[in-house]
Amino acid sequence: MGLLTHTELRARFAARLSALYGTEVPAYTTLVEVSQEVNERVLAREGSDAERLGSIERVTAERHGAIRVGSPAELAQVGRVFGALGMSPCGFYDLRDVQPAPVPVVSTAFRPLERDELAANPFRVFTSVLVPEDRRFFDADLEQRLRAFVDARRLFPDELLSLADRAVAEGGLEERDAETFLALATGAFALSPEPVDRGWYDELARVSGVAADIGGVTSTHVNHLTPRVLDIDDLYASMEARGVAMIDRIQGPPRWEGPDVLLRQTSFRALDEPRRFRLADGAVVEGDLRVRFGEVEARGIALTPQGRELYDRMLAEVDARAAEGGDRDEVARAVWAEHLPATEEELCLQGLGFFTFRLVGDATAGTDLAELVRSGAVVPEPIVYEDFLPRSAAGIFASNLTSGGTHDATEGGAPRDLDWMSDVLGTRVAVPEEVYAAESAASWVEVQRRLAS
Ligand code: OOG
Ligand code: NI
Repeated sequence: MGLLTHTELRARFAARLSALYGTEVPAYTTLVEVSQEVNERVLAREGSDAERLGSIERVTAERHGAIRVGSPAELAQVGRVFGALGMSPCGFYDLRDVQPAPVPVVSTAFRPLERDELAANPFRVFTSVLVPEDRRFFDADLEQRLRAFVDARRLFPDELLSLADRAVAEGGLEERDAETFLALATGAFALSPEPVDRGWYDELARVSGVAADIGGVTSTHVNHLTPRVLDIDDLYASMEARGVAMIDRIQGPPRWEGPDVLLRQTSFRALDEPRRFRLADGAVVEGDLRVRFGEVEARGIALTPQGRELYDRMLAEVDARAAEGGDRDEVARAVWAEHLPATEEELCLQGLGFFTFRLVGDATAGTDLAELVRSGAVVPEPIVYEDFLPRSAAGIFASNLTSGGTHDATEGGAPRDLDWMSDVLGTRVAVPEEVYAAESAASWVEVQRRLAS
């Protein structure tokens, strides 16, 4: 019998996790239904234009999840499980000093890197690891107890990890092993019925709700799952119309007339979920926790480092102007219109967005990219942004935490960077802009080759 490839394993895992999350968080199922309705509306309205940033099949199946783990050792295990699904770490996000609310974690996203793999199934998981060593959040005593607690638990069974390693070594798994692997992998991210130690959880929650969610329990769980929509404003309004309370706003760029860039996200508020608690006297009681939610996103064009710098400057300007009063979204639209080119072609020619190139005319237009594009001989096609935004991530974290926590910016943070994370994972964490740049460059080389022949 043939092997199930990493790609097939990833598609099956994404579907299973989605089914599991739907049983655990029913509002997520509503979100998926509404997302599909929105996508069908956009398709009916815009035709094939709607699919410029991803086929409707891809977008319909598309999800990202988020998980949070407690230590480098746990992160390395996550890397092995996702490695079996053809997902590589990409991007380093330090959320410890990001506004609106710092969170004591650093993160990466596991995702397929190649375009055809993304097209086959783009499932990705935003993965955060706690930094108990960071003195801005934890004192030495709490750090020590937190590390001991995390070191004593096992998130992933040995059989899961050894099947993951085998899948990586052999390029996939036989059907029976695949079934075991997928059941164990999905199970590892299910909400555990194990009682939560109330005193310990609350002590951590006073420092950070995320620290409690990670280090206050003996298991991990998927924290949200995010479908992709082609019109997030429609989605937001449609969810509210169904009576689902959404967070205050859509994070990221505003809606405007020009090209959509990067990523816009919003979510419904975390819901109370019944959990069991163990009290100091040993009694087990019913209670609830509010940590899991449903998020939705719309993806736009990937920005070059120059484009990203402009984006960050625009955000700062929006902050400054909005602070003086006025509707934030209106301010943002005005700032966007002032600074960002209104067409994809200009975004490309000003070096602000990443594009691939398609030769449509004959080869007489010269070899200069701008000339070729302006003459219509070469058509730039946008590369979709496949990654995350630290500030939106911090916004998503913040809007779904019950408690704000405490943070002392005068204390020292433990150094963490992309190299640190690469060491932990035993593989180089990819830099998103390098991945896009390589794809763009390869396509430009191909156009030049065809022009020369
Ligand atoms: C991760 C939040 C970040 C996103 O889409 O930016 C994230 C978390 O809540 O654990 O998923
Ligand atoms: Ni998310």
